This record gives sequence, C-alpha cells and structure tokens, in this order.
Amino acid sequence: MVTKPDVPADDPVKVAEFEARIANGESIEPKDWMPERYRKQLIRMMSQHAHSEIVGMLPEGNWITRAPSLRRKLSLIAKVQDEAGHGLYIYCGTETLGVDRHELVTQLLNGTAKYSSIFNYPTLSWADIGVIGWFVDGAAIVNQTVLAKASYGPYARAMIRVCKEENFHKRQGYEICSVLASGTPAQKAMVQDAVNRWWWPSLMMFGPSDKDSPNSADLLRWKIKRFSNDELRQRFVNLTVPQAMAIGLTLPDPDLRSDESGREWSFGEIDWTEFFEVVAGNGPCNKDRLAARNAAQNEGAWVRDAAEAFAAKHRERVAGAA
Ligand code: BYC
Repeated sequence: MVTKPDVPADDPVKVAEFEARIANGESIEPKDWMPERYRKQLIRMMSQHAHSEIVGMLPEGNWITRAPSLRRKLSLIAKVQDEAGHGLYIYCGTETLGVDRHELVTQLLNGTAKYSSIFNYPTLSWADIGVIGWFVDGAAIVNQTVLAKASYGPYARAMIRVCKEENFHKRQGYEICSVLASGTPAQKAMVQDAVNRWWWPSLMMFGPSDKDSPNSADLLRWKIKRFSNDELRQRFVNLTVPQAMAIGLTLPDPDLRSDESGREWSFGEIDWTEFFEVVAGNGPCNKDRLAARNAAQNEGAWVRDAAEAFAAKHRERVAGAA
C-alpha cells in the first residue's frame, strides 16, 4: 500500500499513548487527544460518506413519481428520506471533529469533494431501483457493518443506526428484483439489464484495489477500517452470487468461479480506468448530480434565511427578558 505524507508529525509520546488505546480496543471520543492525521482522515472519509448519502438520493428520487404502485412509492419515499437522515447524521458526526458542515457542503457544491462513484450512473428503468437496493445498499451494509466497529465513537455509533435502515433498503430492493425476475419475459429482461449495468459499478464502490489505496494504511492501523477494500469486495461477491442464483439472474462476468466449498467466488478484472474517470468527474451523471445539488441549495435559500431570522429574533427575545 502507498501512504500519503501530507500532515505534520505529532508529539511521539502522545501518539504512542493514542496507539496503545487503539490497540486496547478503546473508543476514541471527540474531546480525546488524537493525532492530526487521524482527525484529517476521519473528516475526509466521513464527509465523503455524508455527501454520498445526500447525492445518493438523486438517482432513486428520479423514480418516486413513476413507482409502479402506491406500496412501492411509499417504500421508495421512505428509503430516500432515510438517506437524507443518514447524510445529516454523518455530517453531525463529522462536526465533532471540529469542522463546520457549511465548509463541507460548499466543497460538495463546488465539486472539490468526493462522493461515491456509484451515484454517477443513471437510473434508466424501474428495475434499477430494485438493483440499487440489492447491490448498492447490500455493498453499503458489508462496508458499514464493519465501520460500526470503527475506533471513532461518533462514527461507529452512527453506523449502527444506519445499517439497521440499510437492511430494510436491501430487502425492499431484493424483493423488487425477485418479483420482476419471476414476472413476464419483459420484466425479467428489464431486471437482468439493470443487473448487467450495476454489477461492475457496485464492485467499484469498495474503492481501488489494495495496492492502489493510499489511505488504507492509516485507516487500518488506527482501526477506522477493519478490513481492506479487496477483502470487503470479496465478501460482497460471495454474498451476492448465491442471491442472484436464487432468483434466476446472472451476473455479467464470464470469469466468476466458485472454489470447491462453493462459498468463495473469484471474479474478473474490474475496469479501473472507468472507476478513476468517474471519480475524476467524468462519469455519465457527475455534472447532473452537482447541478441538482446546487439547484436544491439555491432553491432552499429562503428556508435557511427564514430559520436564521427566526433564531435571531429568538435570541433578541431571550436577551430582552434577561
Ligand atoms: N467513489 O485510499 P482509498 C451508501 C477515493 S453511501 C469515489 O482506498 P479509502 C448509500 C477515496 O476517497 C456509500 N471515490 O480510500 C447512499 C480516495 O480519494 P482521496 C458511501 C472513491 O477512504 C444512498 C481515493 O479514491 N460509503 O451506501 O481508504 C443510497 C483512494 O481510495 C471511491 C462510504 O462512504 C468510490 N467508490 O477507502 C444507497 C463508506 N473509493 O480522499 C446507499 C465509508 C475510493 O484520497 N467510506 N475513492 O482524495 C469508506 O469505507 C472508504 O472511504 C472507501 C474508500 C472504501 C469508500
């Protein structure tokens, strides 16, 4: 793994004490001393995660008005609303590290922050909503169940709640897929097409392969991450292949093979050029996503102004009464 030497060194005695706490399995809390690099890594990763939840509302929100039944519409609205909650929750967690969320949101809006590559792909059919729940939330669960044991307390606690909700999301997605897969030939073709388009981008969600992951060394040493990108990707593949088989869908990888136990699946080469292009802002929907977030920010200005005016009046009233 390569490393990123971009933060000045901390007092070595304090670092040794901190690392002993980590080795001991202790939870690090906001007021505890922490190396500057630990803080920076957490702000980076948590803010990207919060942005992903917020941008992640867009591909699915696109289908709320076109859901095929009232029941599907209700569960999709609930899911998208949950993602907003996750984003706000994780922004709060990030603020415990001494950063202002406005700064983070500004970085998202001006295109200097990253968010998950997966949300730069379009949702072309109703089946995409099922596949997002099944693959994207499924991948999120694999990743975030482990993050629920991360060394930073506020992040770990946020992940416990988030994972409970992601489980519901995954089930609703898999159920949509299983209904379509056992439906008419046209429905089955629609869900197979969605699987074909979302499979490889879902594997990319876990990040670059371990040898190209500059942040993993820090994150694993400090037990923010507990498993590497490749280990979690493998876990996701092992869980998902049998689920696809159970509903009669195929995954678009001619190199998928199981070992003798039938539980460990090897898979083909990921197109890393595509991944890095999407992360660099050149995916199919990067520009649309940022435009939609900026439009929402501008259209919501009057709400923020009203809330601030209300808070100022309240402060005046309290000061007047004192
Ligand atoms: N997309 O050193 P690496 C959700 C960047 S939300 C874009 O391996 P790290 C959901 C990475 O940031 C899902 N960028 O990084 C929401 C780094 O760039 P910088 C989001 C990516 O942090 C709504 C560079 O590549 N989940 O589930 O060790 C609806 C090198 O990577 C991606 C989280 O955020 C990517 N896929 O590992 C439904 C979970 N991958 O910052 C569902 C928390 C990597 O050095 N995050 N990059 O410029 C993590 O677990 C880790 O940050 C990652 C990456 C595994 C994603």
